[in-house]
Amino acid sequence: MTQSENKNSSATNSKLSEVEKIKNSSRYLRGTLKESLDDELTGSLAEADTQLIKFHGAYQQQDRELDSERKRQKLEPLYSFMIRVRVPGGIITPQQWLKLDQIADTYASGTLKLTTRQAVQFHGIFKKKLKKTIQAINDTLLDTIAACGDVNRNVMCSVNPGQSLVFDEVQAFAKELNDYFTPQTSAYHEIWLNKKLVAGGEPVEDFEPIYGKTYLPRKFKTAIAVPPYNDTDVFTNDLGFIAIEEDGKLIGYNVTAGGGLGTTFGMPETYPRLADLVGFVTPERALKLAEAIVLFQKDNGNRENRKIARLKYTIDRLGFDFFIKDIYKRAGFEPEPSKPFAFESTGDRYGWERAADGLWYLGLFVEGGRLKDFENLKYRTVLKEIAQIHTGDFRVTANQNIIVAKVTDNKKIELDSILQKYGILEYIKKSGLRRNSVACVALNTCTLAFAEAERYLPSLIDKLEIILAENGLANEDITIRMTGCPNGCGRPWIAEIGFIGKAPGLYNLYLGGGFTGNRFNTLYREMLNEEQIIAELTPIIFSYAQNRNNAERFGDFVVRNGYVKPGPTVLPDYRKLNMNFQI
Ligand code: SRM
Ligand code: SF4
Repeated sequence: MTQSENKNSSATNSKLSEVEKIKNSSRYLRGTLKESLDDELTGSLAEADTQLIKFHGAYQQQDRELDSERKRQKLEPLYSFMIRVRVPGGIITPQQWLKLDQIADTYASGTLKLTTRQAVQFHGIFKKKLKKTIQAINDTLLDTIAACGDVNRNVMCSVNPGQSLVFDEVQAFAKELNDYFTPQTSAYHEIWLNKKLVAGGEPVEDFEPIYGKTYLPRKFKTAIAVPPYNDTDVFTNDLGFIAIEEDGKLIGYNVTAGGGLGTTFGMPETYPRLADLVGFVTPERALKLAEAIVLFQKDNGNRENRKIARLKYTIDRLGFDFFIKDIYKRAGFEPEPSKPFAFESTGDRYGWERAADGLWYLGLFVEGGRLKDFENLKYRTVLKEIAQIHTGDFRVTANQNIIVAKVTDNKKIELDSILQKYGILEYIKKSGLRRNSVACVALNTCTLAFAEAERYLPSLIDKLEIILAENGLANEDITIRMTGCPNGCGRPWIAEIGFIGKAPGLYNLYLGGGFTGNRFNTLYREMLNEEQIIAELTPIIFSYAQNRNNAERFGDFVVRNGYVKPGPTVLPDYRKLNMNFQI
């Protein structure tokens, strides 16, 4: 046992959080999950297992709208589960897509939810169907382990290749990171895939070479961005990589650390934080530095208070200098100063685009990431028909959209006829505001939501679109994001217009985020209802149309005109070397 494993395994300290104790006694994530699944008297799991099942990729939820009625009838809440499918770099083959589409109907609530971390979620799965669903997902050669829990989650990677020639190489690195940090416990196979218990019957201790028995103190998120697109919002991740190209070749990555968004109302010790630039590494050294950062967090993160356990707090508590020295020591080398780079946007590109590899990419807007067949828009059907003939792949974006990727000239003709049949190309010509919108799931499934987000933002945008059109701004790209609570799942703090739900129908309004993902927005007004939101935004939109500088972004305009003070901005490499910095 290593020194740090020893330190973590002594989880008897009464100050340790409950979750630490659960992890420590779980025998590498087994707990009593099997017994909980077999218990037919309830639709829920034992308390401790509700924590452990997250590491296996599922969350116990309940239908919140039915809560009071079921209570009146003396019934337990209507429990069901959300399952998150891990999709490294967001890439899904057409065959996998067809199977996932089927799973949505066979086991779940008939929808697929594309998430803000390039994963796919199913909702409404009852306990008795959990095992079959996870098996069906694994049959597609995708999995759910480490999609949630205190581990490195689904690794994100830019999906808009544009004119970059290094795209495939960077995607391969995302997969390598994802696999390297996947937990090694055999509990997942044992519980869900009917693999025999290790050592022929008795569960013996597995070995987790990176994490040890108690895994990380908190979730850990990694993303890669390929400039000029910051479509993965790289600075909001615990660990980030910015691909650096020279003459069409990947020469390495600028590494970032310490980003994160989750906060809690009324707890000033929690805050969103943009990542710092740590330095430049060659591709050969990138994994080593990543491991050093993960191990730093494993050994130093707060295991008593989960509210302040993310890497961002560990760095701020111990100091950036301490962090830097520690990770250099672990990695065995000092990275070079960060290289110059420039981001253009955090959004996706829609419609057909021929990329540097000579193939076509089709960006499709999916409102709120929710894929289902609506009366006038048969989105699931369209993607199913495409998957049946598509020879490239699909890419889920970090903005909850989807790209049909690697399409040849001939295939494009076939796909175009499907798109025309269902009017999809017209649909993606939405207003600039809608095209750049993100909303978290919130109600009805999210147990932490104070207010609506995914189900409400589209109708708010309907109203804002009228005002934008009156001011000649219908096609202006403006980022707008809404979440139902301050956990930040839709990354609202980085939007030009951000909403965070405080209570049913009431939102805090934040303005002035950087269009390229380099600056947080600032609180403008609190507890607004819809009427007040419209009243506050109407004159600002009018003034933006009249007074903006040439091509000035909405977020920059509201800061320049003093509506809000500028929020925290990404800082240059800590060595503050003279760089051509343009984010
Ligand atoms: Fe999230 C918890 C949904 C991206 C910060 N998030 C949750 C849970 C699981 C609620 C819960 O714990 O019971 C939500 C499930 C809702 C549901 O019914 O599906 C949930 N988070 C989501 C998704 C599905 C939002 C979406 O609409 O796309 C995203 C899934 C990502 C994925 O595929 O892995 C999602 N969550 C994020 C992001 C954005 C990101 O990672 O880029 C953040 C902010 C970045 C960050 O982590 O700092 C985020 N989620 C949180 C937090 C706050 C963490 C913190 O540091 O305090 C929680 C609550 C927690 O962990 O205690 C949370
Ligand atoms: Fe739920 Fe809050 Fe995340 Fe929205 S931001 S999905 S309400 S935890």
